[in-house]
This record gives sequence, structure tokens and C-alpha cells, in this order.
Amino acid sequence: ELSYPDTLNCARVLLEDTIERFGPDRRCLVSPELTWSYGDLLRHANQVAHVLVADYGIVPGNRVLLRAPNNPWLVACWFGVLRAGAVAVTTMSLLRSGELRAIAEVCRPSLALCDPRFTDGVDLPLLDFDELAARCADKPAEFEPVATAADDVALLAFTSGTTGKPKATMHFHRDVLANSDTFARHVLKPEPDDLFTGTPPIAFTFGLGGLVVFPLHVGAATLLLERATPAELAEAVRDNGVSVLFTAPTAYRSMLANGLADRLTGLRRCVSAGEALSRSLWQDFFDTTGIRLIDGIGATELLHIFIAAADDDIRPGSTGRAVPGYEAAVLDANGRPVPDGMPGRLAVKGPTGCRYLADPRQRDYVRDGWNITGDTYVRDRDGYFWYQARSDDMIISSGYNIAGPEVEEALLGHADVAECGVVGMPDEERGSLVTAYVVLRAGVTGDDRKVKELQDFVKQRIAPYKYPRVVRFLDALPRTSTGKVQRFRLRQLG
Ligand code: 3SK
Repeated sequence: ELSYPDTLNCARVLLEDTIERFGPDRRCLVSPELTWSYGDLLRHANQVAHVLVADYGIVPGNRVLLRAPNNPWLVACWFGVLRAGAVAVTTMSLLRSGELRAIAEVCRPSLALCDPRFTDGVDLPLLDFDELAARCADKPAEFEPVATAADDVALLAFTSGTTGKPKATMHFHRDVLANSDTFARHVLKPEPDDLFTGTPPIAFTFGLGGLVVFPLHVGAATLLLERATPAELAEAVRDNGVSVLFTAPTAYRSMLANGLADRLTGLRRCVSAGEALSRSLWQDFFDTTGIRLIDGIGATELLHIFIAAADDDIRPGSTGRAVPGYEAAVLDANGRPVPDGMPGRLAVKGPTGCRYLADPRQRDYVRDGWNITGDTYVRDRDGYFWYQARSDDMIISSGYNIAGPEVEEALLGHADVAECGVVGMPDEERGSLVTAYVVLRAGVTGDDRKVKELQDFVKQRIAPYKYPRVVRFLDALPRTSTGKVQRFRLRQLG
């Protein structure tokens, strides 16, 4: 059972408490451009907090939207927001204006702090990092963090869910530490001399934990890469002496396929999550590098990983066992546990859990104290959990969660598209391929040029990683008698 003081600001624990143990000069954030010590990060975060309070009138509980790729200023802003007692809403830098608008409608931020390259489409009072840095310059280096309660909201993390309408999950100050005190402490076991890196955006809580919270909680350092192809990632690992890596199976597979394994020999821990890790990839990675991938499943609703295994506890092909502090079960449609060996809905309880902001879908996600995930799993008699499939229409491609209906909506904005259905098709490389079945308006020809045109059209409207990599044309969509598109029949078309 975890216990935290009633008054808790996790930004103080991750900065001041770490500095108390290791001193301010310890290396903290590394990027291709600069290195900040813990003392540097604390000063920048404090100055950001002063700007928020003194120049923008931010008060505890206000929401501040952050938009940037993974870099030190994003981290300084995240800490500055939390130190001011405000709520960080970190968004993917690739989101388009419509997606940002939908997020802003749900959480009503008072201000946006943006990397200057990503200010487009932000329809909010806005401060870019250049102006922020200028304002920080004459602010004091000290700022007393607001004495938030352990269960005050620290961050809102967005998940698009199956319908594509974004849901904000609220996480408390204690939740931020709870993942570190469960998954990181018992499974990952980071050490102060570790250097972390990885590809998940900090806007995705997989990245927030793996690249910010877990390293800083133990006095380790983290290398922040804005974007990295598998080759760039492997090179960064080798050249910087990275010891802990967080990424998705797609990147591990690609590094093996491109003969990059010799650059990974300095790695001590490799975490794979965001999509299912196959037994064959686990084995190939182990045979080639000698490293045992730590598989894990998490959810934005639970903040981070709640089932995982490391070292001798690993059974290749299984995601692992409930992380100490969490309880996991496989339930039937009525919420009753199914016998071991039978498939059902994966459900979990623990120190973190789902709290959607003003969203009736809360009732579907949390029932009888269980967080009911969207995944179908089998548990074996030894308590290991084996992934079967997503239980809904989410498409998981290269570690990204993509809601099929959202892609459909984007396609339907094209004048030539009469109707469409978007599904995930199994794919060796990406886990799933976003595949669009499109019925064109009469007289329009479905050829390769039209495919490219529709793909480009989608990329302009929603984040480019969501675009349909495969587009097929049909005369009509399969529908039920009540008119609903039968996605399972689309999946059967191949
Ligand atoms: O498994 C996931 O997709 C996940 C989601 C949120 C946070 C962490 C993880 C691993």
C-alpha cells in the first residue's frame, strides 16, 4: 500500500528532493543542443512559474496547455506549471487545429505555452518559448511550489477513445509518483547513473513516465530527442551511452531489421509498450542483443504500466504479471472473473485509476472499482497475462492509438468521398495498418492518384501519423439492417 503526505507537490519531490540527495550540479536533461543540471532545470521551472503567476495571472487549478516536441523547455514548462499549482495539459505537437480545438473545448486552458515551431492552430492566449525565455530572464531563480494536496489534479492527459471524441483523464500529484513507486521501483529498477532515452512523446503518459518522472525520481539523466528514426535512435543510444530505452515494438523490430543491434550494447533496460510485443520479436531481440525486453501494458487512464515483467520473471509472448501495487483480472461481459485460460476483458485496480473530466464514459470505464480496459486478455494459472486483441475499434499502429472514426470523419470532408469505413489490418511492421474503405461519389475514378490525394487530404486535417496507409475503393459499404457499417466485414476483406 502506497502512502503519501496529504500535502504533496510532485514537482518538489522530483526536483528539490532529488537535489537534496545528489546536489544541484548533477546532470539531468540532455538534448542535442544543450545539457541542463538539476539546478538548471529547477531554476528554469521556477522562472516559468513566476512568468505564469506574475505576468499571466495563473492561479492554482488553472489549466495550461503545452505544445512542443520532447525538449528541455517542454520539461521546464511542465514543472513550472505544476509548481504554480496549475494543471499541465501536454499535447502532441503534430495535432492539427481541429484536434487542438476539441481538446481546448474539453479542458478550457487559460494559456498555451508552445514551441515557436508549433504555434499554428493554437486558438488560445499563447506564449511561445522564445518570448517565455525572454520573460524568464529577469525572474527570480527561486519559487516556492504551491502546497497542493496529494489528490489535487496535476495533469490532464487526453485519449481519443473509440469514438474519436477526446477524453481528458485527470491525474493527481500522488499518481505521478505512484507509477514510479510501483512499475519503476519493482520492475524497471532504475539507478542514479542511468541515462534514459526513447521515442514516446511526453504528451503520451508512456513518455512522461519513461522520460521524465522515472529518471528524475532516482537522480538519473534523460536524453530528449525531438524525433528519431530507428537509425537515429540507435545512434543516439551508442553515442551518448544510454542505458535505459523506452519505445514501441515497431522501433525494436526496425532496429533489428536494419542491422543496428551492435549500437545497442550499452543498454541495461529496454521497455516495450504501446502495442503488443510478439514472442518472435522478443526472442529475436534477445538472440541478437542479449537484452531481455521488458514488455508492459499501460493506459492513459491509469497513467502508466500496470502489467509487466523483467529479467527471470519474463515469459516471452506474455505481457507479464500485475505490477506490485496493482491487481488485475479477466472479466466477462457481466463483470465476473472468467476462469484462467479463458479470454475476457482485462480489468485492473491500483493506486492510479481512471477519472475522466466531465465525461459520461467514466461509467463504462470504471465498474465495481475495476478499470475495464479495451483489451482482451487471457490469464494463465501462474498469473501471467497474455494479450489477445483490442476489444474495440481502436487501431494501434506503431505505438500510436488511432481512432478509426476520427480518420473516417477526416476523409468524409473530401468532396469526392461518399462514405467510408476505417479499420486496422494486421501488419508485421506496425502492428496494424490504418486501412480505409472508401465509396467515391458517382463519376469519380478510384486510382492511385486518388489514393494519394485522399492520403494528403487526411494529413492536412489530422495528425499525419493517423493517415490511412492503405486506401481501397468499394461500390458500397457492408451495413447492418439498421444502417450501421459492419467493420468486422471490412476487416475480412483483407
Ligand atoms: O500501453 C500503453 O499504451 C500505455 C499507455 C499509457 C501509458 C503507458 C503505456 C505503456
